[in-house]
Amino acid sequence: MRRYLIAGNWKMNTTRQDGVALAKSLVEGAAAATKKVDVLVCPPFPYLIPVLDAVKDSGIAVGAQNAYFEAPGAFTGEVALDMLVDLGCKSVILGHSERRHVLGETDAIINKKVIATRKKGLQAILCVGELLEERKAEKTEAVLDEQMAGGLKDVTAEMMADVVIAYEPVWAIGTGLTASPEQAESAHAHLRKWLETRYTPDVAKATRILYGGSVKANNAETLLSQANVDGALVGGASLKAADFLPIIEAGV
Ligand code: G2H
Repeated sequence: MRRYLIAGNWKMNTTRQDGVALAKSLVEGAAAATKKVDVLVCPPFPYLIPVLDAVKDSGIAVGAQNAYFEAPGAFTGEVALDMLVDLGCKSVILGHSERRHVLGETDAIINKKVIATRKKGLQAILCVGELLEERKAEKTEAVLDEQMAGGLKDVTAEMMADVVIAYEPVWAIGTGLTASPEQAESAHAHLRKWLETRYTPDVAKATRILYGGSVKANNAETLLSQANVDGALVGGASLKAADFLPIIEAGV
């Protein structure tokens, strides 16, 4: 009953020309698949408009990789959620590990962003995941619990209607290392249990939990076949249609 979501996180990559060409190839190649799975692409801010134009009237949605929680105003360098709504974006990735660990975002900041995003009616994709040393110290579940509690503080069950969780073990991001299907399933099952305890069994059942971290065409099917894996957040392999289309197909 949970529809797969296959999301491409382009990170700080592509040129305008390459991004538009990629989006057009996805429109062509994923036309049938979008009837069965949700497909989302998240280009860098400067390319949102041309990519939105390129996917217009297709089944592909466009999201941003971040947003600021304040209303438009004096916040140099930030992008307001109202601006994303204005453009026609549907979704925002929040709390990605690169924002947490490279740019210093805390759970408290991420939480404000989740709330502001849902209040504007956009889908919030909340990323959580442990560092390698935390996994080695068997702290994975404790870290996930803390990030979920922090990121979803004061987020109501109603707001959860369009919150997606992305489990991205930091040690598997862009490293070529992927969590084994069993490791992913175990973390996802834990996250779903957390949702059940914090919210209700219905919220837990309805919330999609994506896996992210070196998802490729050759591992997507096995990962997606796990009971609690409801899609993928794909970085490197979302930058070429030839790599991303088979991952979308794996969700069909
Ligand atoms: C994890 C993922 C996308 P990659 O960051 O969010 O990137 O697939 O390159 O590991």
